Amino acid sequence: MISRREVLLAGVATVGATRWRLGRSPQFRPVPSPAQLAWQRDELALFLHFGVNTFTDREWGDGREDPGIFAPTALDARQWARTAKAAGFRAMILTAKHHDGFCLWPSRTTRHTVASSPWRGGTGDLVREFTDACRAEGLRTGLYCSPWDRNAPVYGDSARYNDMFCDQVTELLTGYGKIHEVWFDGANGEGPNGRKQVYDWPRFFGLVKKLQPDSVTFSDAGPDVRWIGNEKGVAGYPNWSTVDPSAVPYPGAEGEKVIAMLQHGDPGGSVWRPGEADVSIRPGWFHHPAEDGGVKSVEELVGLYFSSVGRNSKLLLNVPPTREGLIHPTDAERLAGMHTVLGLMFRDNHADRRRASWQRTDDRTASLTVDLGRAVNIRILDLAEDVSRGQVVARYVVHGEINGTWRPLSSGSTIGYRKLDQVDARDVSRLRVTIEDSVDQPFPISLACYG
Ligand code: FUL
Repeated sequence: MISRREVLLAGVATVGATRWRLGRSPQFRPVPSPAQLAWQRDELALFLHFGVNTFTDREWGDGREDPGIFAPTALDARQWARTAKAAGFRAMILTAKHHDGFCLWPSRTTRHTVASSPWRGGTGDLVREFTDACRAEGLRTGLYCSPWDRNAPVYGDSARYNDMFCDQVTELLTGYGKIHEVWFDGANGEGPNGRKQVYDWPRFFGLVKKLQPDSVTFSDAGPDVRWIGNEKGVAGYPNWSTVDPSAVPYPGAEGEKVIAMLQHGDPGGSVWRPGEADVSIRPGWFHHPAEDGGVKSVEELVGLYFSSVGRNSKLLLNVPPTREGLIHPTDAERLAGMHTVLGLMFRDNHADRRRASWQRTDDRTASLTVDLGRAVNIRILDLAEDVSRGQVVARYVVHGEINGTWRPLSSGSTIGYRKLDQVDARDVSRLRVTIEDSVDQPFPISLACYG
């Protein structure tokens, strides 16, 4: 687990304790809810794509799969949870239903479920085993439930299917205790005979809020957490946690402007909706034996941490279980490797307990100086705003004092929850972060640095 030891700032508080502050635009500046804050602080979540596709060796099932093929031989959700936990992950999200419509729990809405499979003699409930395993390992729990359903006969008969989907969501959100994240994909394929299914998103979102008020709902259009706009685990830069909700009116909306909003957010946005960066450890989302040689390297995984968490996002890394129902040894080994490397990288914070001074220089600028007490080599600068107060920094530069001369080390636009800059600086005795612009009065930021 990466422990962020933040510099204690002897600075002056620059803004009052009001929950909302006026921004540069006439709107009120949003701040995260406690659930959004907890979601972001988790940093790492494991995504598990598992279902009939695991057995047909496909990525998208067509809904005509025989439930009889779902027959994991050694399924152990505790193995998933232990692997995740040991690698520093703090949450897991399971595909309770993918586009093929096969339910990993014995839903009362359809026979296309685990109850019609030979697994556990037809008495199994994978959502139960999954949520129990999360709790046993102290991980937060998330469920993916695909609205696109290629099995449901009523898909395309909009009102009837929306009722069925809400019944499924209700089962998932009332039968398994606390669910922390509900993950909605925007896919909206054709129904039987080319019928178009019109999803009732406000109803779906409202249902989640009603049944699990402390959860976050993920989709392109939030409402709590937004998709980051690609499936590569790479956040845009700048990356604001605020968005203009009208720019992404519903999940699955397309267009350059939509992707730009998902990637970058909006400094004047009226809603707090941080981005989640999803990516698979393998070429596909489901496990395919032929891809066992294509598992991302430890170096690539560490790179993903920097391009997501290190850019004010969160990493949702997909690690799909095999037909046995276990995380593949290669994947487990890479996760452990990632954890080891990150642990070493973030082991010694040279700025820990060092003298720091924060100064606001005018309404939109400020600086933070940290005396490192000795000359050190720095590879990573780790900047953070206290996002519980919002996100305001719009431009910054970091200088290091090297043998009596201040030299620029890195610069950027947004900081947010966390901004990681990789540098190669030697003999640095002091660091100074200059906030050159912000969208509201800046408040003290924190700085850590690692060799
Ligand atoms: C996509 C789906 O179509 C993929 O199969 C996968 O589930 C990914 C996370 O979301 O939109």
